[in-house]
Amino acid sequence: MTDFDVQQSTGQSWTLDLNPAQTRVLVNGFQSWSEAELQPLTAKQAVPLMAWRHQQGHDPASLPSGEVGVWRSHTLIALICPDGGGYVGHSLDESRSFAHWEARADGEQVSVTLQVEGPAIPVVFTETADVIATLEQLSAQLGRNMAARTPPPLRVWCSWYSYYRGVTLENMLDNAQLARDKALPFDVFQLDDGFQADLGDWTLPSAHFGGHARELPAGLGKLGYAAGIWLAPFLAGPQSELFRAHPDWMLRGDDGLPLPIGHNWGGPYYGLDTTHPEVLEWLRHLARTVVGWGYTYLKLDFLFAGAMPGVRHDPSRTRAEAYRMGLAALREGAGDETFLLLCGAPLASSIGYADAMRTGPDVAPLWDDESRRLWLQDATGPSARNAVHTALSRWYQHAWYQPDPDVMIARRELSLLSSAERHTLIGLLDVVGGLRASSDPVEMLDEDGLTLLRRALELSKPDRPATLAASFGGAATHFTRGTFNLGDAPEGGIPAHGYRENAHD
Ligand code: 9PG
Repeated sequence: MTDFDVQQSTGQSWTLDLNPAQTRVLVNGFQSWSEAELQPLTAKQAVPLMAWRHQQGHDPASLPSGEVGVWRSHTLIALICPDGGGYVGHSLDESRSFAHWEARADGEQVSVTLQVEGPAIPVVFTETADVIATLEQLSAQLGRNMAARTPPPLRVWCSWYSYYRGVTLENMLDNAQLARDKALPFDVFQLDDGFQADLGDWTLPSAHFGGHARELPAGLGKLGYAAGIWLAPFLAGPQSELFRAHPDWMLRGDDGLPLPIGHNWGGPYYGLDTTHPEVLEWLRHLARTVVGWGYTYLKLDFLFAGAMPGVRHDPSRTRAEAYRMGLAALREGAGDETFLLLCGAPLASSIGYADAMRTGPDVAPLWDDESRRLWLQDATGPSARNAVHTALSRWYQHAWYQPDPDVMIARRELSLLSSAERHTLIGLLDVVGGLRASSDPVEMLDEDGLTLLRRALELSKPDRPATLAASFGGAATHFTRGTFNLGDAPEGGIPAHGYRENAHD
């Protein structure tokens, strides 16, 4: 590997002799659901028009620019010339600090700025003849510096994208039984949101669940599947017993009151202060409890809550440190053997604790939610297009954890996806080469659906882009195994929303 010039940095700027009109920029959003993309530098970076979407989709302390020719990115940034050369900036440690990058089209030049939030960190900013290779080398270096965990990928059935909050114990066991009958090669059956009484009240069942989450692992075990469960461990609902008992455990505003940090489940919710010793003990205990029920796979969601700006019990901690204190407590309680899939999580600051990471927004059984994406300037919402767009543009993150680009949707019932769009999801899973997941009710799959699902569950090694100097739809789309067209019109002989696999030798 090339030796890079590593600087200890608290912030810096550079002016580059690059023609903005011929330059593309690769950016990485703050957390799982924030956009990652590959765009002409002279295009406009979208920022959601509705302020309440800033907390849940982005880092509210360093938003996308919303300006033409100005691109903000987290941890790393790359500028790509037509010949595939250019510049790469990369932070090499995010355990205590966040690195916020900005590239700006500045007349005939390009300026790049780095802001480090927290103590000085090692950073590389380098010119290169091969942006893809340099970015992969530096990402791998960050992974090594932060002791990345990259266990073998798992094949997971997850309840969310069919049953949503209405999931029951019976739905889980029925699907596992059918999957066993059809010999579907899943490793884990994962119960998602809906089993619990409230956010924070994880050990109390919801009224509709028809049992208790601790009853599920034994039933799954008999069918030969490991048990997984969803938690949003840093959240507390305003009506929850947790919130009522411990208002002093919440992240606070300047007024000293608990700070609402997002809006979902029909109202606002609060976040735990992960610098508070009692909160850390509660998190350890929570993880230990669900592992004690027999769960070996935890999907830990809405984790950005641990890194929100606010007033903390220990004000000397940076946001990155506070976040990692919460993760450390969860990992300690869960034990080293438990598989942790992180979601809605600040990306690089999770390295070393995460086994796997959601690297894009939610898939949905429809291609695009245009009104939200175009009119509200928010591409962090659930859609196949948003998931593919962002997860492809984070291909290099397999050096940080197992990437999880979210589920395949093979069913035709309760889905608006076309055959071409379903194949694009298969292409995404193959190219990213990480976790495999499905949420389809097994009874909805006919022979074609089962064949498609089996293909989606075939594990593969991560692919690499063939070039970043071209893009069909504003993402990394040109890979060595095939090319995606995320646009709404045919391009390069590929149908709209399609994927063309390269011919094998
Ligand atoms: C359960 C779901 C599923 C899903 C997760 C997550 O930005 N948002 O408002 C937003 C809300 C929900 C969401 C993603 C983003 O879904 O990604 O797999 O577990 O929670 O509630």
